[in-house]
Amino acid sequence: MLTTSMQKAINNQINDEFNAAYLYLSMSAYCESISMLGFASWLRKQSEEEVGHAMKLISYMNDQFSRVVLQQIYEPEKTFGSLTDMMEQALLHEQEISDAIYLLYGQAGEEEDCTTQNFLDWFIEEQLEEEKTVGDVVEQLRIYGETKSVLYEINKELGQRE
Ligand code: OFO
Repeated sequence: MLTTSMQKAINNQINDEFNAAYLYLSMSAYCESISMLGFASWLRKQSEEEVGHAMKLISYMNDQFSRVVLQQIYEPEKTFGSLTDMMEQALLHEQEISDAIYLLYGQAGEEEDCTTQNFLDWFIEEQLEEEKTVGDVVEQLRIYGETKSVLYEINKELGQRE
């Protein structure tokens, strides 16, 4: 079984993942409302991935005979300014999630909890990919600007996400 303090930390991480899912879903709804359907579809899949992350943590807690305690999900923002602003916010959010994972990893190290560290390796890899994926979109928007042709291309590309 995990220590009480590790259980609390993982429960907080579960909450962060659900909050991320809700934020991405809100961004997706916003993009639907402005007819940016490629962005909307990409963000919806991103939201589903975040739910997957929360579920992975929940399964780990259950496998460790630990107590999952769900917490309140916060009301996400509804409007996001420009698409660049929105994706910058998504990137910042991913960086915060990465920091939270690194803290968890550090805590597991202090507790000499090798099993949790080993489990968290997957999340560390995943965060690298998440930051890269969102960062690439931010970079394209920053470099090329939000012209109609740029938005058309990025929207099309994001809509192709499997
Ligand atoms: Fe769960 O990785 Fe994004 O936030």
